[in-house]
Amino acid sequence: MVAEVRPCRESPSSRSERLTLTDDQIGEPMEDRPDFVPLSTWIERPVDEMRSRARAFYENMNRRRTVRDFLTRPVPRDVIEDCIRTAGTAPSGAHMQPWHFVVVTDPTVRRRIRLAAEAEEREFYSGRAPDEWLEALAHLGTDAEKPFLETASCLIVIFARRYGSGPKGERRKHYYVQESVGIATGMLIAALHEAGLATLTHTPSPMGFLSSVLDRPENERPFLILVAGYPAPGARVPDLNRLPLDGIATFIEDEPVED
Ligand code: IYR
Repeated sequence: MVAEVRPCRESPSSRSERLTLTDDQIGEPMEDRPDFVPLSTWIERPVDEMRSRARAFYENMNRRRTVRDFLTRPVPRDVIEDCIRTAGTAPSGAHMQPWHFVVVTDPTVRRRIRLAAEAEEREFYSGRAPDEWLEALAHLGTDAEKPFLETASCLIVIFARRYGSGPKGERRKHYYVQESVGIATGMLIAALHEAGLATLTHTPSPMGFLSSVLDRPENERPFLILVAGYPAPGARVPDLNRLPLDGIATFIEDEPVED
């Protein structure tokens, strides 16, 4: 039997003790110290099974491409929910879980995000970005037009929580916020791909407007917009190569592992 890992307590215990920020502004209070329990979720797998699973997972992930042309077709909300649950299983500094995911399907809000993002991107492409950066991007064919923010039916805007609240509502610093949120975002991308949705990581520069458009609290900073949806028929992607293993990894080995 695989035990389920308990989700965090949903409701705060000491609402009235909050010092400065409300729960909504700051997020859920952290649990008090958890007990230690036996590791019951681990599944021991024969090496052959490990090999075939690792290979199958790689082959599927290697089919992932960043897509820029989407259908307007709505995506099932429960699929997005489960993918976000997966993201929420990511490891995080001191288990602070310093992330928040805002799912936007409302077309009016998507339009506001598009208009604000394009305003920033026009500045970026017409002067703010150094030439070296624009040259590095040129082969991707990107420009200030971001129609996908409106055409794709689902935007997941990821926020990084720089601090949260302790059991008494006191401000609690978060650690390794960027690393933690980056890991959670990678897991979200993998989950969406595994589920059969295409994604695009979009980072308008700067993206402070997302905090006001989405009415997010002061302790959060926008991290990235993840566009999720179905690719438009005929969608094209740049013909990129991925670095081979020996271009991305170095092994400093003991003895080869025997089966
Ligand atoms: N934010 C801009 C520019 C951009 C930057 C990088 I680094 C990319 O990999 C792609 C785009 C834009 O979204 O167009």
